[in-house]
Amino acid sequence: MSVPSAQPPPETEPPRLGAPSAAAAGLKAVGVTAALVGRMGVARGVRALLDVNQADGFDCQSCAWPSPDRDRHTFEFCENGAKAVADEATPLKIGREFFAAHSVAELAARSDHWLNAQGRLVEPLVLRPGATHYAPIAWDDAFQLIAAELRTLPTPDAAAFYTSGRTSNEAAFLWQLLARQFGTNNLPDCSNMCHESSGAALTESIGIGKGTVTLEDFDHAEAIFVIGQNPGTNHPRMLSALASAKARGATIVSINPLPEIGTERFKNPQDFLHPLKALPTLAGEGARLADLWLQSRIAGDLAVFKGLMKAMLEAEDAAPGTVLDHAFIHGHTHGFEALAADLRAAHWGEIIGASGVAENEIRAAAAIAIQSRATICCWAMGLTQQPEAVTTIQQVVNFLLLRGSIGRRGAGACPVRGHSNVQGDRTMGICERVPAWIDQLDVEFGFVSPRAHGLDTVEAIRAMHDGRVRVFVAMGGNFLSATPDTEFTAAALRRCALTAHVSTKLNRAHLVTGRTALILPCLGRSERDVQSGGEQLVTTEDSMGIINSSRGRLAPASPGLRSEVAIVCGLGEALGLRAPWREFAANYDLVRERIARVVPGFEDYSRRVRAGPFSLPNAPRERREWRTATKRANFFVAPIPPSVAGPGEFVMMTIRTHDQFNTTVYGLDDRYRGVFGGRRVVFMHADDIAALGLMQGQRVDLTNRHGGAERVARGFMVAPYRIPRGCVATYFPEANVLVPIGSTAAGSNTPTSKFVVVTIAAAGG
Ligand SMILES: Nc1nc2c(c(=O)[nH]1)N[C@H]1C(S)=C(S)[C@@H](COP(=O)(O)OP(=O)(O)OC[C@H]3O[C@@H](n4cnc5c(=O)[nH]c(N)nc54)[C@H](O)[C@@H]3O)O[C@H]1N2
Ligand SMILES: Nc1nc2c(c(=O)[nH]1)N[C@H]1C(S)=C(S)[C@@H](COP(=O)(O)OP(=O)(O)OC[C@H]3O[C@@H](n4cnc5c(=O)[nH]c(N)nc54)[C@H](O)[C@@H]3O)O[C@H]1N2
Ligand SMILES: [Mo]
Repeated sequence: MSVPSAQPPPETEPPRLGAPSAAAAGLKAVGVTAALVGRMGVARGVRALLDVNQADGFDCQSCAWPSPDRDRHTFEFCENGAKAVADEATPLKIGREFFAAHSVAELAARSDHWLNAQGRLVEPLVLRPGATHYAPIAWDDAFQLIAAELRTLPTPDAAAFYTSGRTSNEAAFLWQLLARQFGTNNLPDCSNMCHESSGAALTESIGIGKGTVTLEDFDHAEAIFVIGQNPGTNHPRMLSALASAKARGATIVSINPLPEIGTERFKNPQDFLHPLKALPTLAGEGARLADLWLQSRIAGDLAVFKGLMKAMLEAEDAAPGTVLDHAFIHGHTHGFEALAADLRAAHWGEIIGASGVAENEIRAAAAIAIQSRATICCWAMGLTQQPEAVTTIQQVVNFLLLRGSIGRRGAGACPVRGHSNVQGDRTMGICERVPAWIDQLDVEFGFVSPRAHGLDTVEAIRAMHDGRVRVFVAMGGNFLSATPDTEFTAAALRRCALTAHVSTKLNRAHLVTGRTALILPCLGRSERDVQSGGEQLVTTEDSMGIINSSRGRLAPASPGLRSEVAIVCGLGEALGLRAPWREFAANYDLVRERIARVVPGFEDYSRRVRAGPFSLPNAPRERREWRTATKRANFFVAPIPPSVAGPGEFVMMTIRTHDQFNTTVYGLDDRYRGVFGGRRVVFMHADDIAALGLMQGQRVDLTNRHGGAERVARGFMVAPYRIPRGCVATYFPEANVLVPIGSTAAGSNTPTSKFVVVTIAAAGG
């Protein structure tokens, strides 16, 4: 019997390289959206899209960018939101016949694109020890099976309960309750691979692990820095906020090794889609969004920000009292003198060398910051997935603090979250660390939760690998393909007694399994959720701390599906844990009542969220109150990290195409970057291609040797690109096999998915 493959198969057709499309969004996005409506079936498609991000509809499954409080467009979504909806609302289904016809090994030989395209999972499935095929299982039997495996464990800490960021607040709250009542804080989540570095940095700097801006601040910002983020693909609705800020006269700076087109030119698809607006002429080039693009090297950001702050300090010294916000620095911060001393001692030569950005460009960006009375810094994975992610983000905060740009209208820190409810899941206690409100949880449910730290994602993989964790249960996600070091993680999962996934769609994590495996199919957010207590709504928190209600309207893909809340309750009951699981599953208001009593900021939860979106408290934003060790906002000093790539080595980032949501591959094009029909490409500087004696279109193998192990990714096509020399880029998840489990960010343990040292050689050589 062949072992199911942990990696996608080679591509049969080579990707085609063409011209990147000229402008982000625009009419092409309208065409793509119209085609997707067709794929869902016209009536179902229109129904679904009309409900996206409406006050009485459902929260878009794609990103966590907020929707306006008022004046929502008829179409409050983007092309990629439409893809996410279409992917969930597909009329295709896979049930017992499909799984009887295809063995697990056969499925594992298919591409990720193919697996996802087969349709929705419709009934619970089990892969028994030694079996080659999944077979149906009744819901109650599935719960009993998990409970039985959990009960045989030597300690509750031999189980891990993973969460991906689509889970609603209600399901997340019950999920952490279940894990903690069972007796463990092993609650790894996707945040460990995502914005963990932001949370760690911001908590130390300003006393809250979240951002400090609202959407309204974009109406008042004078400068917006977009750092290590590709909003045109990953947060397309953010482009509207940037475009209107720019139209008002705000200046936009992009700091990125790549010329991401969304920050270069943008046409607002709302202008095309809005039924009342006439079609504009097609000739328009779209708005040029970034006024200045600093093309930094990978991980050059810490040096860029040192340079920016050094230039600001020099300007202040030349004209004292004109640049820094001294009242704010004296009244609210700690550590300014040490920072100033560090900046004065920093050498421009080192800054330029490490950042790859010319001094005059850094000075130009500093001039923009100096002129701005309200600056916002936005960032995403380009900063968080670096070895020095935490200290780098703290330099970004330093930069804001120097001019008092936190807790002021139009200004602040804006880590742009990924998954649509990843922030809410954390607020609900999905975290391997103990939440601040743990005592209230214990009182509310009459038990004593564990106080020792649990395992994060990387630690959970290691624990499975060496046999300390034997049961792995996932609330959503694709643990195998989203995590680093694919073959290491595969070995870890194969060593488990049981791996179980609550999922909407088939993915590779269902195919590389423990001795027994389960797939528990759940309702998607676009679907009606009717329980014995009537039709239910759930809630989510967006990237700016706003709580929205979400209610699907489509008929469920199958009567065999259960809601995530009902699934957690079914398992809680099978385990005999103490909570009114049946009542919770029947009426989610009862869950919200408990959340209101346990988690601060959720008073009167059910009534308030039905009345409209509401904001969670944010002390730095509202009152310039800093819940840090010093009770002030802290400046942090950090050295510029040394370059670790040796001769012949490259630093590789792993990024998303315009046609995927994390590991879910919708299609094979990345049209903004000019790649069509395939995903196994490596973007390289033309001079690096020539220096290695390679040619455009040639296939190469990439190798990483971190910690003495050899990791190889084969058959990537060379694509010349505007990327700094010494840096290369590949797509996630194909390149995850190269991301070493042992390379994580200091202070957040986030895998360094944007900093992987590789060598490159002709394929098969
Ligand atoms: N359509 C769609 N939307 C999504 C997702 C999706 O897959 N598809 N994923 C969601 C999730 S979970 C997340 S976390 C977000 C991700 O949103 P992004 O963070 O925008 O996603 P990435 O593709 O990882 O892009 C990272 C960006 O960082 C840049 N970068 C890489 N290394 C560096 C560096 O060292 N310094 C700087 N300054 N920049 C660097 C890259 O060039 C790229 O522009 O999007 C969310 N939204
Ligand atoms: N190399 C590299 N690796 C990375 C990254 C990177 O940039 N580079 N990014 C990291 C980041 S930022 C993140 S957030 C993680 C993402 O990690 P995950 O969140 O684990 O992965 P996803 O691909 O988002 O999960 C997709 C699966 O979720 C299931 N699903 C979809 N909707 C629902 C739902 O409503 N409920 C349930 N229960 N299941 C659902 C489907 O079965 C689908 O196959 O990946 C990380 N991995
Ligand atoms: Mo993410």
